[in-house]
Amino acid sequence: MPVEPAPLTTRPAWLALESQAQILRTTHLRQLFAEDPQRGERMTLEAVGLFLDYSKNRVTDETLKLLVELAEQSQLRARIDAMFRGDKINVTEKRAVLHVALRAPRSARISVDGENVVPEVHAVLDKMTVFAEKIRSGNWLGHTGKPIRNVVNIGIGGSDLGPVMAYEALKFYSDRRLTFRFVSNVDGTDFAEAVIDLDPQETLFIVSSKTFTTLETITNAQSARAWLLARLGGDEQAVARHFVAVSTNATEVAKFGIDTANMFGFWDWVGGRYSMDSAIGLSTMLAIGPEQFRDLLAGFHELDEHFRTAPFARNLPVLLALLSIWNNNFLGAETVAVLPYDQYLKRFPAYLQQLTMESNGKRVQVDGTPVPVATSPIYWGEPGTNGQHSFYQLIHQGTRLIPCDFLAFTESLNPLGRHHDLLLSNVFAQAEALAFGKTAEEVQAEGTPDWLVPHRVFAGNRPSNTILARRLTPAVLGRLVALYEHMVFVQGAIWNIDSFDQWGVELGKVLAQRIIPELEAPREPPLAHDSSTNNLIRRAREGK
Ligand code: G6Q
Repeated sequence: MPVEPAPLTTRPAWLALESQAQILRTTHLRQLFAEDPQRGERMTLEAVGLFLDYSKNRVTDETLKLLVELAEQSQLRARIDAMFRGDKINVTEKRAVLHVALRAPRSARISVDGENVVPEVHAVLDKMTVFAEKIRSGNWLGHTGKPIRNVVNIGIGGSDLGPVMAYEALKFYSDRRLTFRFVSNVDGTDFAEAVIDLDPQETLFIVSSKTFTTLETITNAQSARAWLLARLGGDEQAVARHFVAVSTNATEVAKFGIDTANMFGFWDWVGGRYSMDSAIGLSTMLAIGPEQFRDLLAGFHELDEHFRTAPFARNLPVLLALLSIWNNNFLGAETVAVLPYDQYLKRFPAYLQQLTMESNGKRVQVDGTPVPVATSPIYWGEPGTNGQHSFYQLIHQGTRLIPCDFLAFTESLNPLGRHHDLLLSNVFAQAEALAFGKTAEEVQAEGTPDWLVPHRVFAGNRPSNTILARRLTPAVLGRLVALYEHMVFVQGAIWNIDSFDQWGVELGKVLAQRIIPELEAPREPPLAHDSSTNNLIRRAREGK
């Protein structure tokens, strides 16, 4: 295990950054740009096809130097090495954290407890490939002899958000003869609406659940089973032709009636929110085909290698994490808006919410003592330009500091007249407006009456990053996801927290198990909750 770093707020770089923040809290980006005409070219970084412009952050060269020192003083290098080596860095669950092994080339060696896991990873990928080819070619037949045309992924959290996001992001590359649906919510509406227009004879369900015990997923899978059997004459043998599983739990998969020959495995060293490139990505592979799925993995791997080898000052995920720490811990921002200017990335912010907030929404350090500073900011967002017509008002003129990550592509996948230039002009204009704003003098000079001037002033000095790539391809998506995965890792390393557990989701699950029989009992059982919960349960029973 790496040497424990000094307490966070006593690290020399932390202390120096606090003094820096005193100055930079009142320094305007207008001034920083005026002082250095090259700033917009200098404060950029290009690697593996991703271009990051971070010049519109309230930082100087000195700030960046100190942030890199903070990473060093936080033992980041040792932590990166420990992850790639397969050490059990998820300390509360005593697990290795090896999503990087999921995209390692066949020739790589990555060991967990002395065993090289790369051959198993590729064995599963090969099995997925054979299956995907059968479905895509129409050679896999349903119970009544018809080829599969509809694929429904049933899963939740890490077993849903990645697959949905990737399907939407890579729709351009997908086989349009196949229809994809994603069911996650235990609200019956989700399932009912997903299958409403599907022919069961042509429908395949992928039950995606690492544990195969998750309430929502198992309930939805059972409803899917009942839906299918009711429509295909009740023959239990139909299940094997219409259900496959992605799981680590063969026993439960078999109990459900799914042939374990049609189970695609993964491992306890893959966290749910880090699993879209494991067999959990089966729906993605079915949509875009095995070859393009491997391109996606190759993209992840390129970013992994960049992260592992690039010096911190020239390392995309490290830089992105350090800037987020600067904005969050030193300038007091509490959220980060992720704003993709690409309609295909419409689910990317939702995906990132889980990745960032489930990973780093922690209040204690790895040794159980409180983290002395704020941890994960709140990540949220919507695609541009839609967001501009709703919440951007608050970012421009509200009282809060909201750093933004703008994502855009220089080439459109759907070139259509002027659309793409209009789209890009908007993303660049937003970053410019946020940084530089509009002064009272400028507003006055336009002839605005005095009383209206304050309403029309834009203070500016709102930080943003702009990430540009040429084209949204499977490989580029892999790089983008890996970029944020490793950014989260770096944040967690600096805060000295376990980014890979999620105990915070447990309590609600346990309490729900207690309430289920209280709602289902024919006569009201004794209720021993607080008066509010008791009352809500009574009202729900009455309203049934
Ligand atoms: C992610 C979490 C969580 C998990 C879901 C689904 O990191 O662990 O979101 O993915 O609870 O779990 P199963 O895959 O076990 O059904």
